[in-house]
Amino acid sequence: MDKNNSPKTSSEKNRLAELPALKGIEIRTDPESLAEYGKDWTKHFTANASAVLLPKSTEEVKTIVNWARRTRTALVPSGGRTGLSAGAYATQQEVVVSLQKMNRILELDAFDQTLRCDAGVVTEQVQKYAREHGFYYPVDFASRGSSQIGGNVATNAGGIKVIRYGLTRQWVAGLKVVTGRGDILELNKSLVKNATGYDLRQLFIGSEGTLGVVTEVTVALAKPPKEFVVFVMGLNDLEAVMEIYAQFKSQFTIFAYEMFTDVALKYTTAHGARPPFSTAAKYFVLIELERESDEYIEQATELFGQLLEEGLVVDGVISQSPKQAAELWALREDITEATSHKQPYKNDISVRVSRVPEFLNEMTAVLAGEHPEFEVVWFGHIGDGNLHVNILKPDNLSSNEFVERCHHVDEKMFRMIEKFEGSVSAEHGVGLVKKPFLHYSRSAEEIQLMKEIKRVFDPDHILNPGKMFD
Ligand code: 2HG
Ligand code: ZN
Repeated sequence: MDKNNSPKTSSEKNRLAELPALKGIEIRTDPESLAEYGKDWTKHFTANASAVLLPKSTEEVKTIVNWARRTRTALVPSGGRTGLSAGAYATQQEVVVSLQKMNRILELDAFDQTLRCDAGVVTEQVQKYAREHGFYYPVDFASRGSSQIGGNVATNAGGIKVIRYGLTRQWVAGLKVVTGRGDILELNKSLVKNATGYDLRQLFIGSEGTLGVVTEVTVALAKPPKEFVVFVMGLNDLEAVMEIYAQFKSQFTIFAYEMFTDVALKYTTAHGARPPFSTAAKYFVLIELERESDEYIEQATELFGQLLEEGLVVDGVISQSPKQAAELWALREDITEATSHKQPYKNDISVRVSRVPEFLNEMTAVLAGEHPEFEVVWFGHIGDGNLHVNILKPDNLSSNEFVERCHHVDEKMFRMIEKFEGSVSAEHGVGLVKKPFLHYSRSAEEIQLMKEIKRVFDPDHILNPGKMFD
């Protein structure tokens, strides 16, 4: 992008003043709104938005985009702002376009098994609505209560049930978007089969607001699963983590296979979660199965007993009710919140599932050798090779010093990722956080093509400029 061509973002006040007066679009410029809407859940960045717009319809979004093109104003599309890669941060005086007021569930089609809603509907609302109507929306993660469906699409959200149901990408049946050219596109229109050329819908999924603003989403719905049963087991080595996974998945349909360490447990229990058992262990795995029948769960319990006898598992617990299952899930899902006060520096990487132990062992050795001052919390969706690495900030380091040292870790880690042919972002996205490291996972040719694709959809470079790549 030619620097002289960049949207000017600083002296927009008069142009902003013109916009709502013309179209009645809500605009906020008070310091609280700028601070709140200018950021997401990522730490160590500073919000610097110039205004927040809250459209109520796709037409209003189109008006905003056309205005931004005319006035060369940078826009940051914004959902529930639960992202962890600073993809929804406005750090350069951009104008935030919040989809929050577009929050209606529009239609549930029981025959086609689809639900159509505005992009600003909260994930949990979609899940609840589907349940109330005898269906199931299976994309799920800890921030379900705040994240919005449009943001899930923009980041191709993954979460805890990917091994069973896949990513958001698999569940988007149709999309309405406003491109950076101001065009309204209706993509795929809920068709199951559609062999008519490039699937632009898929291009928008995971595009992090750089190609268009998603305004309406139609998701496919699944049949609701029966009650979930959760196993939490303690183990002392990583090889056991993989062995247990192999054994369970050869006999059962696993809905989730999650891992966390003793350090993570220390924080979640301090935060109020009940320890699963009193035996100490270095690693914990959480397996979720569906109660297909009582015999099915008995078989799984037998396998668990066998693993205990063999010494692969040091201790474990099986939920006896949905309430207990939820309590066990809290041990894993509360990690982010329980460590938040330590201002963690986060990484979210993936390698092929079979290579997780090798990667984790190598990286742990690097961290212990070079940064013994860091307390590191490892956890994640181990069943899909996705590890979350949270380095907690030592109290005696300033935010800047801490981030600088973490960048040193990043270089090491991403070189290792490159060697393992993994990804520098498994599910949190690129945003600002992974932008400098994108080349470790994507070739120069791929990045160039992505830039050219952006130019087609956003010729004036107004949509989330500076995110993903420059
Ligand atoms: C999770 O799996 C989220 O809980 C957040 O992706 C991960 O806080 C993190 O690093
Ligand atoms: Zn995650």
